[in-house]
Amino acid sequence: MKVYDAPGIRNVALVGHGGCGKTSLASAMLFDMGAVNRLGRVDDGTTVTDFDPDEIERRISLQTALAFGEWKKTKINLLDTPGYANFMPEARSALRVADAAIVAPPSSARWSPSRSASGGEWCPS
Ligand SMILES: Nc1nc2c(ncn2[C@@H]2O[C@H](COP(=O)(O)OP(=O)(O)OP(=O)(O)O)[C@@H](O)[C@H]2O)c(=O)[nH]1
Ligand SMILES: [Mg+2]
Repeated sequence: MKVYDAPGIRNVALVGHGGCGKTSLASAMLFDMGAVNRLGRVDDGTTVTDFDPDEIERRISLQTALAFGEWKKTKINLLDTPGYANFMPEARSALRVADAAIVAPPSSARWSPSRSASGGEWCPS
């Protein structure tokens, strides 16, 4: 496995309300980074970060899950946190170790990956 020095690593937590799309965003980012070769979907139980059988059955995240990929020579460690209030300590723990957080918008505002001429971007759809 490739070894990265500290400046080449970013720990990024995905936080937001329950069901707002954090796991789907993580899935799309991993796909965009080339860490996986197919786009996993929560509804199909095929995401990287919702892997527990209970998570797959309920289609919600129950714990913080770590997955990583490389973007512009930087290792991105994604911390996909659960959004439902019962699991708030999981999100708090992730934020303690994260360099940055992406706050996903409420589920009424959906996001989808799109590419601009300059590279990958995430845009509201
Ligand atoms: N069309 C569309 N559906 C989305 C999008 N993001 C999430 N969904 C759907 O919304 C539901 C919840 O998505 P998740 O990605 O599991 O949301 P989450 O924030 O990880 O949920 P918790 O971890 O349980 O808080 C699923 O049925 C997804 O298919 C999106 O950008 N577009
Ligand atoms: Mg989730």
